[in-house]
Amino acid sequence: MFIDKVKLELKAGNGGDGLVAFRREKYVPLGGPAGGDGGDGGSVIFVVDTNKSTLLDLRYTKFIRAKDGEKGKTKRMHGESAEDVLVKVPLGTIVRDLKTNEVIADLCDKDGRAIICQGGKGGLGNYHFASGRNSAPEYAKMGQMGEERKVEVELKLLADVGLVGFPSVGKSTFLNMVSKARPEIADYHFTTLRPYLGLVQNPDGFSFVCADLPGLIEGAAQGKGLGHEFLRHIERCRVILHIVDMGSEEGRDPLDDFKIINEELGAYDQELLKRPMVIVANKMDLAGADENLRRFKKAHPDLEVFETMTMAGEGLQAVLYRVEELLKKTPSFALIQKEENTVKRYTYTKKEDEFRIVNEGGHNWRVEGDKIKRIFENADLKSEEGIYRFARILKNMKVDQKLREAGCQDGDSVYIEDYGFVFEEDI
Ligand SMILES: Nc1nc2c(ncn2[C@@H]2O[C@H](COP(=O)(O)OP(=O)(O)OP(=O)(O)O)[C@@H](O)[C@H]2O)c(=O)[nH]1
Ligand SMILES: [Mg+2]
Repeated sequence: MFIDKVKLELKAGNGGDGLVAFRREKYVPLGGPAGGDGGDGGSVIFVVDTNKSTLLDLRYTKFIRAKDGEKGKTKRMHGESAEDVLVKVPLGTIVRDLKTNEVIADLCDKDGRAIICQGGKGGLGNYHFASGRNSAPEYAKMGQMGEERKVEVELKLLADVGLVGFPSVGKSTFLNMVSKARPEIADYHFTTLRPYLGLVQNPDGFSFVCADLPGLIEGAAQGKGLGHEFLRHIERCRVILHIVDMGSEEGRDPLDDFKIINEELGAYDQELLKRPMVIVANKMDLAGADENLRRFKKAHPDLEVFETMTMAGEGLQAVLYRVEELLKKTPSFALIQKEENTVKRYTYTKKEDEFRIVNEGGHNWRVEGDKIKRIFENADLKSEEGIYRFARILKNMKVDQKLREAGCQDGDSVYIEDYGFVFEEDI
């Protein structure tokens, strides 16, 4: 079975803590603060590798972790930053956050790269905090936590052209003939179980990617056969190549086949019917094919039909030139489809909500929000100086004022994450 969806747990490295240290030099009785900064944690970055066409490599991977940054060192030396972990994925990979269902990366160009989990920044060493008031700060910043998330990685095939039609009409034979792709060919239904991509090059040098897709049957859009799972791969194809068994090898009427497939495409997504379509009348070598074609043309006088014998490689070049013409005048589609339009793109510069105050009742209050959380994670609440500093930041952010406005009184408990303190005017 074609594996084009995998779930992964990712964790970027934490930043190394800044160091509290003092210079100790010969003949210098009191050295200044000299604790170095922590190194940055490694990020987990997805990179497009055009040599890959499946997510198979990730199939047995559950966790991907980047290493933590090193702690700061003495003599103001930086701890070493950890290396980023690069995860190679095929072009057309989409990464979705499982918790929010947000699409956080849509790797749709060949140089695509996306930081999926940002490594934590290293904390500052104590030498940064020396001031006139305190020339020997016993305080350094802790490294930030690296991001972690559970994601679903999905590959949407990026084909310019998609081959559609009933099973056994000759789709795989077509791709075998026109490209180096070698999907299996056989006379039973659903020979092709997963999409195959082939690069087609016309004699004039124009090239495009053609996808051989599993056969569709009536009811595919409701999940019958294998069609449903793969209909979504057609979403991104700019041109549809619709192959009809004009020889009626299996006894079905090609006119019905054509109608049913179009209905299935429309049932899946009306937009698909607006795509340019090239109609291929295949198996023209079989008895009865000419008569069927005559009826077909009569029923669809306005449609252009290409006659082929894919097995013998006949009539294919004309089809490929027609595809080229259509591709040249059909723009690429947006990669994120309309049902995902409401989805926000993930950016690291997105505005953080500063904070919210929640009255938990019984004189207990909670302050929460992205920014508060980040400041909290960065604070060193083990030292008095760190606590003082933290309180000052909250005050600058007007957290005190907002608490009071919300009704918080002296002596009430205020919680930030798992840290609680007593509310008092001007601590
Ligand atoms: N007579 C005749 N048979 C053909 C022609 N093209 C393909 N076939 C035969 O049709 C059968 C099915 O071909 P495939 O290419 O596997 O068909 P498919 O559409 O990929 O089928 P699925 O993968 O099952 O959806 C094979 O036995 C082919 O040899 C043709 O032009 N003439
Ligand atoms: Mg096939």
